[in-house]
Amino acid sequence: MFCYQCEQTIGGTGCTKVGRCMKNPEVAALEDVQMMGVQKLATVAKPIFATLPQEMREKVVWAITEATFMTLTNVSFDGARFRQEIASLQALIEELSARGVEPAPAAPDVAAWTPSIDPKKARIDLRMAVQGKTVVGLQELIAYGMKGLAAYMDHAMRLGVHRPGAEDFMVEAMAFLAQQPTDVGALLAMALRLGENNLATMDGLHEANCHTYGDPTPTEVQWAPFSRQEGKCILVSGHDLLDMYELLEATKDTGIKIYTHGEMLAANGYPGLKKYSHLAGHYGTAWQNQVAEFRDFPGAVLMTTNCVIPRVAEYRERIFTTNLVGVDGVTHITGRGPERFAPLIAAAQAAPGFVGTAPATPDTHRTSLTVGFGLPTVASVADQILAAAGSGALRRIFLVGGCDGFEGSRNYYTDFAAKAPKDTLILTLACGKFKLNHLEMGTIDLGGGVVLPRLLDLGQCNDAHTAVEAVKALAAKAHCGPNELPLSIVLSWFEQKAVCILLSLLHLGLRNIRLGPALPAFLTPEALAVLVEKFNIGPIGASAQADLDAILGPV
Ligand code: FS2
Ligand code: SF4
Repeated sequence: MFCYQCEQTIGGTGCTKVGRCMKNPEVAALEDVQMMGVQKLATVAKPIFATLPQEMREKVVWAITEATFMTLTNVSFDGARFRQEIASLQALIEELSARGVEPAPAAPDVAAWTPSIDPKKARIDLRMAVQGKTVVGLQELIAYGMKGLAAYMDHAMRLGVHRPGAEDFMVEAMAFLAQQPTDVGALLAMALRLGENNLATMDGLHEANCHTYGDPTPTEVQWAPFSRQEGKCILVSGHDLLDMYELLEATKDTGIKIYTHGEMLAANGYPGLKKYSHLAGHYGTAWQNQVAEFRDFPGAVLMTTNCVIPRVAEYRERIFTTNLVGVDGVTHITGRGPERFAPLIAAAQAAPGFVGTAPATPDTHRTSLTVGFGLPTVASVADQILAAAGSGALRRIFLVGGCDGFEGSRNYYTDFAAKAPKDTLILTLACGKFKLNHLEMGTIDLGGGVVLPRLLDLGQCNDAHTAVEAVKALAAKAHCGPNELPLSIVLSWFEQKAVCILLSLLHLGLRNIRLGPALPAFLTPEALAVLVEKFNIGPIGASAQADLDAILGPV
């Protein structure tokens, strides 16, 4: 196997024997074959896509989207479901090929793809040997960004919202990758178009979430187990708000309390979800701590999306997957609607639930968290933010967000927030917030009677859309470009959604973004140089204080 798509890749170069994520060589090979099948499907679909009936277009987009999302880090470890997916891709390729239209041009190995292809032929490292690391690095930047885009598209489409331009782009970009293009300029242009289409897709998802569940509003959330309700319980992790809604419906008369985990924390801010009184709070922290946290949780667990860790031996009978998530030997809940959750509810009823006295709150936690700083809330104080920036009451806004992960070097983000001066504001999002949200950050007085918490949690990783819209609104009001705002972006990355969000920020022309804890292994020095030259993107420094000093300059 060879895989270097995520930040934790072994040795900072590639997982070759087994994934640090626990992906085994068989699943790695199936993922490679599947992604090459997606490219083959795109080459067959592209020449006729505009002329296909709507139903067939949707079938192609769903197939590309779901097959791609399945291969994102920490989504599926289930070889049998990859085989089914590959067979479905083959059936769709044959159905489209029967129309007798010449496919779009493709590299010989993609054009010759069949489900029984030798997985070695689909491996990245073999392409690197032939095409060179720079070109393959940029191809992979697009391929991994497409995985993130597929995740957001899947969430939006599940809620019935489509962005046709972005869906057309999905087919076009996969067909582009199928050619294994070598022109650096064309690769960079496609990467930035990916960022643009990802923004459109996140906009669709934002619309879907807010139309369906209302605009998030600031909400104080009880943080279990230090603050919790007695009784039977279910923990919901991942990003999918539709699953959360349907589970709340399914459990409303059962007495079972529902808790959020990881990225699902944001669900507590949506009016259409927090109206359920049995949504009892948040339990635990970010994805990488799930093995101990799920083990200790006294109820059943539902994984709706990434990030799942397949080390489930201590709680296999009470963890369930749904949608594209898969772990070999774990019960997978299929279908749609509240009825599908009967086995999960039965497992929660069989577990002890919360009983007795809550544990003491450690220094690294609090008893509650505040979430739900959505776009209307942030936009409503744009005038005061700009006035405070003008008067010097607000020195700088930091966007400190992204993924969390195992590495100790991620404590940089805790240090950064803790050491940021009191006249700064920090916007955060995605699971990287768990590096900051236990800190007592206090408030900032912007004047005009507006006092804000210094740490504003915008939501999940897809709520990068809120951050982007806030930046655009501030720049428009200030009659300046986004790079002229008193704003610095300090990102943590782990998986491929962060790649497409980074490309969206670059598409907007944002410069000087700091990225950590390590730069992507797939971006060779030569490929990185292209991004440095155009956007001055760079790594975080060894010390948060030194980076703060460099950003803020002398007082
Ligand atoms: Fe965190 Fe994992 Fe959100 Fe990423 S829960 S690293 O996939 O999508 O962010
Ligand atoms: Fe390694 Fe990450 Fe690939 Fe898993 S997803 S095999 S940890 S590079």
